[in-house]
Amino acid sequence: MLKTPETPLVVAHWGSFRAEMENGRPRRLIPLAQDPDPSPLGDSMIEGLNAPSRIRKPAVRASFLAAREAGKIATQGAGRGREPFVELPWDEALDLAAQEIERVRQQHGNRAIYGGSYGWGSAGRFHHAQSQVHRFLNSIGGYTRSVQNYSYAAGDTIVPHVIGSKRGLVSHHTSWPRIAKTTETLVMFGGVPAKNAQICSGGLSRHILTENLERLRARGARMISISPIRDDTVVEGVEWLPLRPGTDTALLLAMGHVLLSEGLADRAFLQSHTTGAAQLEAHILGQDDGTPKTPDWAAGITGLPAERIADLAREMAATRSFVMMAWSLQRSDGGEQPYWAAIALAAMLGQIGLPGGGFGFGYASTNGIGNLRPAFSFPALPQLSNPVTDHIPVARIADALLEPGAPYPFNGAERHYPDLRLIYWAGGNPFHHHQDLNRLARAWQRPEAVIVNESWWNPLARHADIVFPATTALERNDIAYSSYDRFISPSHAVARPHAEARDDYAIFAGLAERLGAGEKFTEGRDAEGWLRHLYARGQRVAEAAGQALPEFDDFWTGPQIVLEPTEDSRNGDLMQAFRADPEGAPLTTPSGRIELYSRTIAGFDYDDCPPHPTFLPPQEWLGSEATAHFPLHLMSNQPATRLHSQYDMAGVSRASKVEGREVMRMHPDDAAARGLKTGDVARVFNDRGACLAAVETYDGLLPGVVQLPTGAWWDPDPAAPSDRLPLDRHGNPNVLCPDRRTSKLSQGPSAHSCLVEVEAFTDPLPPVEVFDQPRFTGRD
Ligand SMILES: Nc1nc2c(c(=O)[nH]1)N[C@H]1C(S)=C(S)[C@@H](COP(=O)(O)OP(=O)(O)OC[C@H]3O[C@@H](n4cnc5c(=O)[nH]c(N)nc54)[C@H](O)[C@@H]3O)O[C@H]1N2
Ligand SMILES: Nc1nc2c(c(=O)[nH]1)N[C@H]1C(S)=C(S)[C@@H](COP(=O)(O)OP(=O)(O)OC[C@H]3O[C@@H](n4cnc5c(=O)[nH]c(N)nc54)[C@H](O)[C@@H]3O)O[C@H]1N2
Ligand SMILES: [Mo]
Repeated sequence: MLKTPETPLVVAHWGSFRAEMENGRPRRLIPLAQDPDPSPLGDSMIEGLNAPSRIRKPAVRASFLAAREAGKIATQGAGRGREPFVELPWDEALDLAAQEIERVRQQHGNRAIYGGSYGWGSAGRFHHAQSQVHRFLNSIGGYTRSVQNYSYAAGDTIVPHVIGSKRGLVSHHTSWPRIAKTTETLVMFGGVPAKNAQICSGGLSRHILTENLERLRARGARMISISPIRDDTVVEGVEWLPLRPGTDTALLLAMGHVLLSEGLADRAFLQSHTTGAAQLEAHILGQDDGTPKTPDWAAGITGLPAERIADLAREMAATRSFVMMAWSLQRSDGGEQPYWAAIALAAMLGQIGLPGGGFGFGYASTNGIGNLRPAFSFPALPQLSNPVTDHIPVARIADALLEPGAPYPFNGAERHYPDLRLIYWAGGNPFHHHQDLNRLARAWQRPEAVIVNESWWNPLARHADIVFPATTALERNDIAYSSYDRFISPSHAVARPHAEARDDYAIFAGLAERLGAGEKFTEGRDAEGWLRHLYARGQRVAEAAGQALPEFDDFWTGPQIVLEPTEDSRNGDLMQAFRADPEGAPLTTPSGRIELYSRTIAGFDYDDCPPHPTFLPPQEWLGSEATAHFPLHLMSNQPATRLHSQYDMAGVSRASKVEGREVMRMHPDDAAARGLKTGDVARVFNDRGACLAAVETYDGLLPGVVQLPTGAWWDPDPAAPSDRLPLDRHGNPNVLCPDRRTSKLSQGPSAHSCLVEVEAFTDPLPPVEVFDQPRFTGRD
């Protein structure tokens, strides 16, 4: 048995903590002293342990259980999310789930099992729910998986077409310290929200954003934040340019127009390092469509003054400048375009590959982007191989469920949706992350079975047929490491599992055993055996990279290990080698160069993704006709008070609610025009749905923009008649956001292209019930 030391360590996606213990229970999570800018989210984890919404025992939806016990397999999915549950002993629940999986495998093949199970789960190399569920499903013959993510799907698809890899999107960025030392003009599209840099996938040891912004400021660098929200960037001296959401491509093209027409573009660089500059120039000058993309043209679209647009281009050309863009910009209609246009502007400026020049994406989207990197990758739980090759773009889950067999275009391919009969989800929450939740709830009725591992009765658990209670990160031992930071740490169990909760590993081992794959799944190891095994493998890769790690038992009781950064991550600039020698170190694009025009994409002939960067008016934006009914642009950006929907039921997030509702910020003029003030509860609505939210006025919003962060647990009013869209009583923006692809190229989500209207809510306030236990019943 692994012992927990007296001052245990806990690592989460929001930081590293020392647990202060009292009578064998954690009292506080204290950030490690090495972190100059810790996140307050730690303590929510303790309150979450025994939150009223914690799942106590395995549970099965009542009519699902009755049907299976009567030998019926009719779908009856309509009851999902509405019906009471029956609690079952573990063995019975595991038997039932195993039988269901076996039945679907036999009748429809493993392809009918959807194990895409997208989501963040918790930090830790072993108890990583995604790896666990994938390994389990692979051990029994595979599953239909998902590709891409909700974070940067459009970027993920377009960036490799333009530069041949994902460098500068998810890895190999010019580092923050390097930018802080060398950049003179930093232009931040979407700002650099400190709220988002609280987080890093896999865990983190130090928060680095604030110290680097402070260094830039102290050096006198110019910093410009281009965003509809002022406090996306909070550093003294930053200039805020509030632009209409979804219009950055127009701004970028107009800046290109200034560079090209005023002789400021680096034509030598365009000549030697890019292809397609002539086609892009023809478009920018309006030779193809009769509309020159001038600052005046962009001013009418973005709402920014033409003179400021022109000057910004000139300032960038005159100094060492960096184009920084948040991941958020591509989570919108035509989200590929601003990314392509940003690379194009950087190419015209000709500073790509120079110290502190060029471009990069997602710098504050997580703490890991622009962080110095470790020299090796610590092993994670192997997922085994998946014999099923089918997949869906992750954000097309509702389409796939609603239209099995339907064709869809995807990055040049013509594909068909699989016929999904069983969904297994562990470590993600589609009723948080997907857009148009009312549509998802309809689609969710289609499969024959939905099995979920969760720790709390959140909306996903409520929409399952079989629910297994999972332990939380505080209840199990793990090893933490992230390729975006430089540490290896034990994460100790500091509490006993709540009620009957079990580790995902134990749940899957129990299922694998019943399905004849026990040995394949466990390889004969228990959880401790796996930790020791992964660590031993980690020691070997570390040694190969020239770093000695202590023996496991010393590691387990010792301090967090801090790793040396690589020389390349310390002193490298994105595309340095390519800049120095475009022939000798070409990119992996078809031309070997930066593609400002892509023949590949031209060949796809997509109306919603032209072959060069183009401003495509979003389907919903402040310039569209729909503003006649829905005049406000909804920013459903990431929440400051939690990670997505995690720990919404506790601590910092719970304390931030007003009248129990999520808080939505509005410009004071927009609020006043609707008779609203701070503290009022309002109804936010469009054709897709409606939710309640508490109003807070804020003059740092572009008028016409409202901000309701994601993550409030969806709480549809059960009293709503079935032919009407239910009111979400809590404030989840995804009842409003469109479930629409960015384009045929990427099929990414477009959450940020969303118009709404807001009105005072004058009825008596309905209770928020999603933090309570669901209804239970006995067996029939
Ligand atoms: N409107 C709008 N929607 C968005 C976005 C947006 O900007 N606007 N952003 C999108 C983005 S970028 C993302 S990444 C997604 C995020 O969406 P998700 O990653 O799905 O959201 P989370 O709330 O992090 O979900 C993690 C779930 O895993 C559970 N969990 C944690 N640890 C464990 C574990 O060990 N075992 C098990 N079984 N479960 C565990 C948690 O309780 C939680 O329910 O949301 C997307 N949705
Ligand atoms: N606290 C916290 N941090 C998180 C997360 C969380 O849930 N909570 N989630 C993590 C995850 S999974 C991800 S992927 C990242 C996401 O990181 P991002 O995608 O960067 O996050 P967002 O908060 O959606 O957007 C950042 C800002 O972009 C601005 N913006 C939106 N649309 C536009 C536009 O069209 N033009 C311009 N110029 N600006 C625009 C908004 O003002 C918004 O505040 O965050 C990570 N960090
Ligand atoms: Mo994300």
